[in-house]
Amino acid sequence: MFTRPAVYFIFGTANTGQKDPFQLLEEALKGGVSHFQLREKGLGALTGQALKEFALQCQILCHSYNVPFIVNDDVDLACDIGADGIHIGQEDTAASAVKARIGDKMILGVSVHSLEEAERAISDGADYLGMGPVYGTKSKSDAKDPSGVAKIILVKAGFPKTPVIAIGGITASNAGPVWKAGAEGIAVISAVTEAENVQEEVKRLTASYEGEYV
Ligand code: TZP
Ligand code: MG
Repeated sequence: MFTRPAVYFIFGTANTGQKDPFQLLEEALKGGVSHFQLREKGLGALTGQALKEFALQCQILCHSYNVPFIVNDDVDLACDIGADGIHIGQEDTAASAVKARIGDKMILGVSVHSLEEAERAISDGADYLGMGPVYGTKSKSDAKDPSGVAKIILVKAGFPKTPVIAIGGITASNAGPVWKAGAEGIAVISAVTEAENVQEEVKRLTASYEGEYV
């Protein structure tokens, strides 16, 4: 489900700027992203039926590349459209409640920032952990301070079997320490949404695991 090196792409319409979101997503899929998460947030975010239609179109596109489609926060939307997964943070619906609702039908991802949060998320049924921000990010207004890779090392030592997807300011040139820390994957917004050549950038992110482009 999270074979190293996973390159987990995230966006919402607030992140895609002048670019057409479907074109951007398709370029990222062609470049080889392993997962996609729709994170529709902020001023002007789509809601209701418009969000559902947008999400369904993204999901169809992802499925045509055999890539799992994951919804951020919105459990109702994820269940409604039959998404492959749901990702929640510590401030969202409790992981145990989400797990009780989705059972084993969907992937459950939980953002954690400590060994204690990791332990709870795993016992609540998380299939993978999101950890960050590793580096400074401009894509999340309420992001915590960057924590580097120390906590990833700690969590991987405690829970080696649970995949960790690192996030926050990750690019092809700074991903090296994240892979060395033992993360199964890197989650990125701006590295891909702001790339001049999206396909090439995704390839570079994937290759950062082998150090080819670093
Ligand atoms: N959670 C922690 S950092 C972040 C999220 C959603 C934003 C990551 O975006 P970028 O542009 O890859 O730094
Ligand atoms: Mg959230």
